Amino acid sequence: MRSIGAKTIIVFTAMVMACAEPPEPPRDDDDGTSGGGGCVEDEECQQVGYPKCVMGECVECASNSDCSSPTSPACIDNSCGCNNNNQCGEDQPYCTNGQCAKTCVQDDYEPNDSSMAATSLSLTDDLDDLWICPEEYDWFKFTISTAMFVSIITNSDAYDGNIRLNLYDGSLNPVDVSFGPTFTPRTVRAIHVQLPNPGFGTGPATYYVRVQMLEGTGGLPYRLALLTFAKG
Ligand SMILES: [Ca+2]
Repeated sequence: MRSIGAKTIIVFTAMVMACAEPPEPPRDDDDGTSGGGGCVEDEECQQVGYPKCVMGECVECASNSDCSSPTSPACIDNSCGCNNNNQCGEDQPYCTNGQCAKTCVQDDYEPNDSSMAATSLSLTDDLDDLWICPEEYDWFKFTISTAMFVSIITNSDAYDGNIRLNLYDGSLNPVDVSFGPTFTPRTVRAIHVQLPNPGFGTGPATYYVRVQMLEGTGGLPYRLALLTFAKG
């Protein structure tokens, strides 16, 4: 008999509470399992939480219509959950760790909502675990000590929304801004610039990158990569 996980126990408990009567107990199949392998039809899947027969195995879902929880509305690899914000409803608009959630994710670099709190980047950084939330900016900074070609790039993604990058110098004067069409799914955003030698005796020059959510109803995961090489 397959083991019953914590999730199954929660579902089971919720069903008992909702229905005020216990669900039908798991039925032993001919081979002695209860809803395990070897099924042909859904009716053979009696174990709570695994009602669908797919490829001979009782699983949680075969399609989205089998997933009724607002936190797990989509059928992904025969389990209910989510893998993008578009699947989540108004009340829990953010797909976070496979579940629709109310709040946007605070990534490991928060709080970096201002230039004063900017996260320092090396000239080869490639951060792929970032989140931008509505109504906030994410700030990063890097320093150069010689003239450089610099590219700052975010990923494209099948999420509902877009991101804008702004580049500022050490005095927060605008240097460049990312551009590109705005549509869903979002496109790769990038800034490609040549930054001048800071000059003899002035020390390294600091630049700031500001990330902003342009459109979309939920928070967006994103990646920020810095590609640099000295300009001869
Ligand atoms: Ca963030």
